[in-house]
Amino acid sequence: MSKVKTLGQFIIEKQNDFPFAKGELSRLLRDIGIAAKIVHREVNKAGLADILGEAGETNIQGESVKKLDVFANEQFIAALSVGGECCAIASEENEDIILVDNEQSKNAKYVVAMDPLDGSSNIDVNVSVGTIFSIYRRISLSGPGTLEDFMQRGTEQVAAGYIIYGSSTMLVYTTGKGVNGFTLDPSIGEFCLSHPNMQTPKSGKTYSMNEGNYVHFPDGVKKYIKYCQEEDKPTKRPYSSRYIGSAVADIHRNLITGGIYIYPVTASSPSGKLRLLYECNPLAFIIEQAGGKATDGYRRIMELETKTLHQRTPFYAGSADMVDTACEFMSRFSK
Ligand code: AHM
Ligand code: MG
Repeated sequence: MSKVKTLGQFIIEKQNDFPFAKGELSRLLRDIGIAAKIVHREVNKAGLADILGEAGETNIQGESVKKLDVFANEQFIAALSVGGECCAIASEENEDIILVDNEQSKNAKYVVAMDPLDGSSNIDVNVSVGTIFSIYRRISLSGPGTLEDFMQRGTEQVAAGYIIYGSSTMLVYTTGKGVNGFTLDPSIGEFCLSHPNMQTPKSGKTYSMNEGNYVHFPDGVKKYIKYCQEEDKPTKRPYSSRYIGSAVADIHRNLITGGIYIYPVTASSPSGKLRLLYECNPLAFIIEQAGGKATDGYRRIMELETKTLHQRTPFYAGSADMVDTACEFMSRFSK
């Protein structure tokens, strides 16, 4: 007997933790897993663009070649629409929500917010990218979902996760009972449980932010960066600076080894760059479930009010002690 546990087996097993569960959330997670595998396949041949055709061209099979973020968006929308468990989708790629209005979805209870391909500029240079998703129970009663269904605080998420398309492809998710990570075994086409019950260290040695924006950072962040660079043996400083430019990849690394990710307000992004609904809330849910913290520099991310679909927020997330220290700097120097 193989000891490998697939994502599908794990989801069914966990469904029994919820006594009245009818399997809808499990099926939704399964649908996301399917889309992830299709995107994985496409991301992995991105370097063959010269052979297979650049985005915007027609490839040798006569099919039009799409940009990968557009492709990923379409795959996730298709999987969620035919799956029957989702009544509306919000995506970074679409200005308005996408209503799922078909026979299968007429009793669907959930809405999904997603960033289908986060860090997409990394694609052209063979560096990790990701998908982020967040699942809410609908507020509206029936029919296709509504905008109000998405205007919920992060604390109301029923599940959230990310897929990292890196040196291997992993799916990491939480339903509020810890965090589990699955690595895609391409030889059998299955996500296999590889990182059960992920916990992030209370502190780490890595800080991740775009220091090129230094002059535009708030004083609290400038002072915190200097603190990270100071020599101090007990706190293992100086820390290392690591920034991939794909939040999924930076947060995934920091989740495993300990560290902090910061995208503060800057002159060009006065509200921060990252999006609350489909980037910060789901990543915050995972980080908290793994024992870390996520704030906007002052307040817990998951308690912020969601007012618009594409709302931005500053984001300070990672190992609990490091986030606490960064927030202390913000309170002292950037009131
Ligand atoms: P995107 O969703 O348009 O890809 O933007 C989000 C990304 C994050 O993944 C990443 O950490 C950040 O933007 C990088 O931004 P910058 O190039 O300003 O550092
Ligand atoms: Mg993004």
